[in-house]
Amino acid sequence: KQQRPGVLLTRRLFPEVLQRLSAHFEVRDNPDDAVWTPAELIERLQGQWGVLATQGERIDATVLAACPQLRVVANMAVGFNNLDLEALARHGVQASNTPDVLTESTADFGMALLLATARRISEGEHYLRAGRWHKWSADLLLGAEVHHSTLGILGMGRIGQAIARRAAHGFAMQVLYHNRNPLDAATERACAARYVSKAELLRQADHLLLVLPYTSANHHTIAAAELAQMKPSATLVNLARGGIVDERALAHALRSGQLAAAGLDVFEGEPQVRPELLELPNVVLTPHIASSTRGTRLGMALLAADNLIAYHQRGQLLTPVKHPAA
Ligand code: 8YV
Repeated sequence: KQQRPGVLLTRRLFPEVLQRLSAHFEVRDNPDDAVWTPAELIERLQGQWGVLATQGERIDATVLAACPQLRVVANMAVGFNNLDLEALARHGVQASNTPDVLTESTADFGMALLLATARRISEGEHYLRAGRWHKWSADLLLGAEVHHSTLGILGMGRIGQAIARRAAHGFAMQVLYHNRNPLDAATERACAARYVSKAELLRQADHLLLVLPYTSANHHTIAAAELAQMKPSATLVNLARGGIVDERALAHALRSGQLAAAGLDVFEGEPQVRPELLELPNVVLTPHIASSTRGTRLGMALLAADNLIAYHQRGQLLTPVKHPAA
């Protein structure tokens, strides 16, 4: 009997995922959810045909050179900045991501983070829990208006569009966006959004939401110069990747009053968070959980598993990664 290919799961996943994969592969998993160093990842990948990875694991030229038997990487994330696509192509290793299954719950979270940030929900809760709430005051924790305000969306992919629909139809917001390419007219109409330049987006937005894929070209695309163009009353929400924002410049802008507030689900050095951010009251910080509902995380893991199965059975991935430049 021919030996079944080996698949490594880099994180602890759901029993359904193990079950599905075990029907096709020799599965090695990570039941303790241990965080592996790059060397430990390479060691565990020895002899494996496939890997179900997350954006926390960098799969680069070093890993690929050290794991010549690896043929496929199923990334359990829609983002794939952890993958070196050139190196994968050179080594003939295929890669998939998990689009669509996380769009709606991530968009829900985007609205939640925007609302929490603009309306100072975390700050209010800390104030109350700290026993500082002694009386009602007319000017207690005044927030920024969300309804009928202007939402700027940087990166108008599936998640951006899902947020635009919520914002326009649920909150009567005016939605502006900037993207590499404008949407077609019908899609634009469906999410009631208008294309503007990046400079205009920065200038006009009462709330700026970042939902663009992270590439080497947009590292720190929001830095001091961009923050300086925003309204001092504006809110910034980052759902994408920490590296898109220069966090030092952001912390400075938040401290100096150049920007009113920020909601961050992603960080440059996560899970490490810059101490300056932790000390600021006007930031809502969450631990990269925008896609974290049971249904969505299970859907992501099963889609990653199904990509491995499809590639094994038919030589074709279900959702291959698309090069951002394509
Ligand atoms: C994941 C994400 O939780 O899909 C993405 O790109 O950032 C999140 O949904 C995370 O990347 C785990 O791989």
